Amino acid sequence: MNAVQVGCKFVESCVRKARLINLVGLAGNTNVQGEDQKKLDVLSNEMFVNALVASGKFSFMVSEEVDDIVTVPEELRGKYCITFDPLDGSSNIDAGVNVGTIFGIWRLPSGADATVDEILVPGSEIIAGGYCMYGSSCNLILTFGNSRVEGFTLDPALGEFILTHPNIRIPSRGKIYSVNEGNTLYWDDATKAYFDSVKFPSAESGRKPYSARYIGSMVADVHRTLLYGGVFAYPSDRKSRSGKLRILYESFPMAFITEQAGGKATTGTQRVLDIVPKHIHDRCPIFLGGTDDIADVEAAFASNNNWLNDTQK
Ligand code: FBP
Repeated sequence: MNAVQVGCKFVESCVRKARLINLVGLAGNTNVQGEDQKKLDVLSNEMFVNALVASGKFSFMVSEEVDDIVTVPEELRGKYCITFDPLDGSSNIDAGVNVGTIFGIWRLPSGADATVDEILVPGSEIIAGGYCMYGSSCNLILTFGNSRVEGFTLDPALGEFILTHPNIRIPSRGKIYSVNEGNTLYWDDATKAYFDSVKFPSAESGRKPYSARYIGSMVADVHRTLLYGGVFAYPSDRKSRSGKLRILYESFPMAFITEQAGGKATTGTQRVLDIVPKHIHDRCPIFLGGTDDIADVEAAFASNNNWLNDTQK
C-alpha cells in the first residue's frame, strides 16, 4: 500500500497544479481502448508503474493505459498482481472536475508465472481494493476484505493520509440515482423500467422521486454513492452491450469496496464479482449501491426484457 499511496500523492500534486505546469490537454497518442490519452494519463501511469515495480511486491500488473500486462523484472518480482486505472475520469480533468485512481490487488498462487491467465479469474478472488479521489480534498478509500472500508484524507501540510472516515457503511436505501441519461435511447426495457421506478415512484411505494446526480467520473460518483447511498450505474445499451467500464480495474475494485461497505454490485442479472473476464480490458455493465436499491434493480431485470439475456429486441 505504501507504493500505491506514493503514486496517489504524486498524481494529486500534478492534478492540483496541472493548468499551471501545462499538464492539461492531450498527450498525442491513443490507448488500447481507442481513447485519446491525456498528458496526465501517461504521466500518472508511468508514476504508478515505477512505484509499484520498485516496491518489489508485484509480479505483474494491468493498467488501463497499457495494451498488455506489465511484467516486473524477475529480480524485483513479488507474489501479488495489481490492476489499476491511473487516472479515471480523465475526460473531465481540463474542466477541473474530480478525477481519481482505482486499483485492485490479487495474491497469485505460489510459484505462479507472470502470465495473463493468472489474472483472468473471478472478481471474488480480489484481496484488497481502493480508489483515491482528487478533488476539493484528496480521499483514499481502502478495503482489505474484512467487511471494513476505511477512508483517509490527505493532509497537504503533513503529506500524510489521515483516517477521517472509519468503517464506511453504505445506506441500504438512498435517495439519489447516478447514470448518464443521455444513453436512455439505447437502454433495454429493464434499465428503463428501473430508472422510471426511481423517477416516478408508485403511490403504493410511498417513496419520493430520487434526485439525479451524475459527474461522469466513476470515482466521484461512487464516492458519493458510498457516503449518501442510492445507485450508481453504467448499464449495457444498444451501442455497447457490455457497458463502458472495464472489469479488472474499474468494476471489480468498486464492486468489492461496495460489498465490503455493506452494499451490492450487479450487472442486472449477475453479481459483478462472479464475472470471469476473458481479456484484461474487458468491460461489463454495473449497478452498485445499497442492498435495497440493488434488489430493485435485480427485480427490474428479472421481469423485463434486457440485452444481457438477449430478450431485448
Ligand atoms: P476513463 O476516464 O478512465 O476512461 O473512465 C471512464 C469514465 O470516465 C468513468 O470515470 C465514468 O464513469 C464514465 O467513463 C463516464 O462515461 P460517459 O461520459 O459515457 O458518461
